Amino acid sequence: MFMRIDHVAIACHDLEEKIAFFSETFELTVVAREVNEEQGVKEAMLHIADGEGGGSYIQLLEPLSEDSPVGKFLARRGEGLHHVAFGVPDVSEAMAKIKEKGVRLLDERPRHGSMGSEIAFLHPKDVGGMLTELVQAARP
Ligand code: CMX
Ligand code: CO
Repeated sequence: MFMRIDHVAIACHDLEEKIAFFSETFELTVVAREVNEEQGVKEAMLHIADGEGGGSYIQLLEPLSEDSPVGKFLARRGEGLHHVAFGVPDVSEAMAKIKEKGVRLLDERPRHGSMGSEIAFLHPKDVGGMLTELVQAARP
């Protein structure tokens, strides 16, 4: 079902500061910067590699408000790893299969993710304490 790790996402207070740190320290290129109102984030994607069905990235997330998912996470836990996202060939199909196994989906239908992708989240309590995202990358 999973083809690759699409991204690991890091929650931070200051997106520009973290973009500078990650791009300079690890020699990574910023390939996208977006505001996603629905997810309540300002974000950047730093490219690591290309893989089956899409690339792999570090995603840096700054919350748009304190009551957004990332805003609440920062208040509770501080900066750090927020979620891991796996690339799947078809997000709706993956959601249906995973739901059948009894894992709670946080989205009833796919939503818009970074760079034209379709995404859905799984409840962290059902996935070993890890907030998990499914990503169907946009077609090239
Ligand atoms: N990773 C692991 N566990 C997490 C977590 C995270 N990122 N966020 C919350 N939890 C845990 C909490 O610690 C809590 O556990 P305890 O009950 O043991 O304390 C439990 O999950 C419930 O937490 P909560 O504070 O009651 O719930 P929230 O209102 O903060 O919601 C969650 C948590 C995961 C349901 C919510 O953040 C969500 O719907 N996330 C999906 C959307 C999202 O994160 N969007 C931003 C990224 C967008 C993108 O990648 O493009
Ligand atoms: Co993500």
